Amino acid sequence: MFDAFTKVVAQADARGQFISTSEIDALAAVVSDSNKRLDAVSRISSNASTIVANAARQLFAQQPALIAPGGNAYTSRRMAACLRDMEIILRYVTYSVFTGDASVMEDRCLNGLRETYLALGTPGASVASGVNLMKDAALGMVNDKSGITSGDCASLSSEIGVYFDRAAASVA
Ligand code: PEB
Repeated sequence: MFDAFTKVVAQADARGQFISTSEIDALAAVVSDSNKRLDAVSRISSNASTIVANAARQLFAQQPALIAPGGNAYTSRRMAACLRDMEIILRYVTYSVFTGDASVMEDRCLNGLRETYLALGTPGASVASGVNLMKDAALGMVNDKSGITSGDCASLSSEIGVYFDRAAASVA
């Protein structure tokens, strides 16, 4: 498991080189934007159940076959598994935002997930749609200007978007 800093160290060590100026500049930006990062993690984490519930509701409205008899989220057992999976993925996205690195999500959540869904007969593309709906909701919350010092969150937002995209791409 890496964070933005240990990732740079691992890469520099693999090259047998000192940390470069451009790597230091990039990490300096991570430090100077750290309050934004923590606010983003805090907003997503404290609204996680809303994000999951709304995304699931939208997903089932778009793909009603999932909750019809025979569907992959039909029966409360499968519905519960589906909501749980979405929550797990969102939780790992928040870990990635927090550390500034996707490796914790890749290693502990996404690794083998496509194969798991294939074996279960769970449609990965539908899971990916659910992840994209969570992405929209989470970014809406991160970029909500109310009750927070105004600032430029473009780079952080695009980084957060990439973590959701990775999760979606790994199961689609
Ligand atoms: C991954 N999901 C399911 C299972 C596992 C995971 C291992 C099988 C065991 C179980 O049922 O609990 N577990 C999950 C995960 C990690 C993990 C991400 C990461 C660390 O440990 N059904 C749908 C939707 C989708 C869905 C498209 C968006 O119709 C999910 C939600 N996952 C779903 C369903 C099951 C499942 C299991 C329905 C149950 C499948 C079944 O038993 O038929």
